[in-house]
Amino acid sequence: MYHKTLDAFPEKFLWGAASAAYQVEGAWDKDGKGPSIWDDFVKIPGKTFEGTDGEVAVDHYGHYKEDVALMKKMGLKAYRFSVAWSRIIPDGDGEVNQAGLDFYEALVDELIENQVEPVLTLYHWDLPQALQERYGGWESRKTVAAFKKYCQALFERLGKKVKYWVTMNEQNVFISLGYRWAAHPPAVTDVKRMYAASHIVNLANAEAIKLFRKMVPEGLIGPSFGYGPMYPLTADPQDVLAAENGEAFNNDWWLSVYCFGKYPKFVMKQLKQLEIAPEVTAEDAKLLASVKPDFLGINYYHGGTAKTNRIEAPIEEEKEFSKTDPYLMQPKEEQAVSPEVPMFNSVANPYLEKTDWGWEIDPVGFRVALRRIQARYDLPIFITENGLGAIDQLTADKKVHDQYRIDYLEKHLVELRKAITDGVEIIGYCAWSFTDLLSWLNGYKKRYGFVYIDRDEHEERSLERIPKDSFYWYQKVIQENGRNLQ
Ligand code: BGP
Repeated sequence: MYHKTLDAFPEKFLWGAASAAYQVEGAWDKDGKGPSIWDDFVKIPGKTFEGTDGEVAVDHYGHYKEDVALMKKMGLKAYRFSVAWSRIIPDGDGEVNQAGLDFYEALVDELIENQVEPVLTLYHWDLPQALQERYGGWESRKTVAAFKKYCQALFERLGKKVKYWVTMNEQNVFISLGYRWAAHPPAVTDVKRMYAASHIVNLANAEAIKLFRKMVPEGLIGPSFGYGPMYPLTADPQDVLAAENGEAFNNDWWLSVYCFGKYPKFVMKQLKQLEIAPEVTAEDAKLLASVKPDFLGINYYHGGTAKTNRIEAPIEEEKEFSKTDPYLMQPKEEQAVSPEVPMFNSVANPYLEKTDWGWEIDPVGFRVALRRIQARYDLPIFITENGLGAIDQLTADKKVHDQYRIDYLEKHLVELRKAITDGVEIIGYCAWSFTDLLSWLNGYKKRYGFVYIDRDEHEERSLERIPKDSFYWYQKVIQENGRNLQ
């Protein structure tokens, strides 16, 4: 579509920023919090960059008032944060810990008082360790019941104050990294178990939405999915087919369940043939079909490019896979032969530049993604993450000149505005992230925030909050409601 002029951003557009509990809070065992699977996983040597963990993180737990004051200064309209399940129910499915609920209620109150809309994520990867040990985590249906209980405690306490709720953050990422690549907990490499666990998470997602309808009738709820559009490398129909396979496995497999309440035909048939399909009972199918989200949360960083498929045409010159970033890892030998991996050869896109961590930078792909999602699933979209991970330098006079981040965000927001003009329905946009925070696997070297935090991998230092240039840039974008983004 081409437009002579671009539509304005909607009047009540939620200009936001995001975070996740484990990455910002610290206070890992304060006020009755139980350990999560991340508290244990980071202790395995070699799993995280220089052994970093979230025990202190950027101590948002102790600094939340200061952080919200900065949000107010910026004029932020929405703040997306996640709740640590093991603060609310320390052992996963036992007693509810009132002190945990008190913390999030205080945070929500502080946000509301400062005119920042809270957007609450129920699950951003930090499963209570007790559930992993007792039931095998997401491989057990007992974890679904535990999740329901946890959701109930939050809906009860915060259902009247929080309008926007996110169920699962990037199920596609935590399931793939946790069960295929062993790069996230529980560090498994088994695709059959991966699909089985994913099915359990789908059930938990559905149960949470079902309960939400009863308990929070005025609220809006949906999952956040890490979407990356797949491109064919060329117009060779084999490449086009490979890209279709990529879309089917990487995206539609997950999104169809959320949006249509059932697994898509092609992938399910293939998985059955390969004997790695999850077991779906008649009751499961009924549950999945009985719920629909109000919106789709979309986290957008980059897409992928496909060439033929590995089974019929293995190629040598594959995309340069990173050795340290599991999001870009090359399948190990035994995993490469795992039958559903090789449906498409992943290659680098020759038109795109990359970040310092090898992620392709593709603002137009953002518009492509939004168009595809709207066309296929026809739900309002909430951008729940988008941002640039980079190495920032603090100058002697305490400034961070992150023009590269401003450029990145600006280009993506222009494409977002074009997508809105095309007709995509967008509720809001949360940049990742508000403050600097712990990158799950990349420590504090890879920074995303509008606000610099004085700490690194080795030292906590002062934890001082220092607005970067991008902070003032975003402040102006919000003031102008994006008028000058074109
Ligand atoms: C998303 C996660 C976020 C955040 C972001 C950046 O997948 O939902 O929690 O981590 O990616 O990731 P990274 O820090 O690895 O660059």
